[in-house]
Amino acid sequence: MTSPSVYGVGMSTPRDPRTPGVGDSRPFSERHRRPLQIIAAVTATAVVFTIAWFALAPAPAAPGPWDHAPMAVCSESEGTVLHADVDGDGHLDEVRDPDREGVITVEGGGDAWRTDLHDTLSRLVGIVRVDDPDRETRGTLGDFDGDGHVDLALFWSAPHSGDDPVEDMPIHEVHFGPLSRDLTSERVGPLRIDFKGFVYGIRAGDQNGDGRAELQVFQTAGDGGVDQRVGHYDDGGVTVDNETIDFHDTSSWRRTDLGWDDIETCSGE
Ligand SMILES: [Ca+2]
Ligand SMILES: [Ca+2]
Repeated sequence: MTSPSVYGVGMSTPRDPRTPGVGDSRPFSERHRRPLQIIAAVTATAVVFTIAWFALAPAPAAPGPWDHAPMAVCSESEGTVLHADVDGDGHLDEVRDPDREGVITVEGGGDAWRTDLHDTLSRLVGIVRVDDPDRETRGTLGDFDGDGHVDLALFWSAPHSGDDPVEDMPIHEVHFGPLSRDLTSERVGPLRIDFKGFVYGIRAGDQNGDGRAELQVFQTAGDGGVDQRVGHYDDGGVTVDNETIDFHDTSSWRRTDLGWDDIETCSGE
């Protein structure tokens, strides 16, 4: 049997003393405290979401690319400088990779503009994640598909402190030129690589002279070792061979020859 209401039939429900009503004698500030708390909470939440959105949102698109016909590319300074019209504006730009490891900067040759891989990655992953101290960026320019415009090969991967490599590589892709002035492109292809261990360095060069750049990838083998693999243009992207062409330690890989040196030397060098 159901228990009768404790208030009984015909009895009015006692008014909740917290509910304001006619004749509520509490002070104004007390009667409106709860709505004000709700407004404050909603405002705080909106501010947090707005800050998070700006922090996680990719950087706005950089200018370019333009559609000038491809221009001749040349290298100098023992493969540390490449001259190429990166953004397709008809002016040769200067690309520098002083340590030949795939940490490049670009100085525009027409309008004054400058960019580096930090700009590239912030466009792709947002300004919070780009400064992730656990991962490092490597990128280099070469004409992988042979259309005359230089393309960007890009890795974002995590080093390991112990002997055993970790496989942590959220970004491995190719942006096909002409490129925007943050080195990104709407035309993106996969950079196919089976092993997702840390990439110490990358270089591009046309070693076999077939008009398409090959990608040299220096990747951790664990235990202080560095495997050298080669990537080739394939089916809208670049595919890195599983087989290694050479084996180095963490300092000797830098002394290998392959890279921009395989591209025609600029006249006057
Ligand atoms: Ca240019
Ligand atoms: Ca190209």
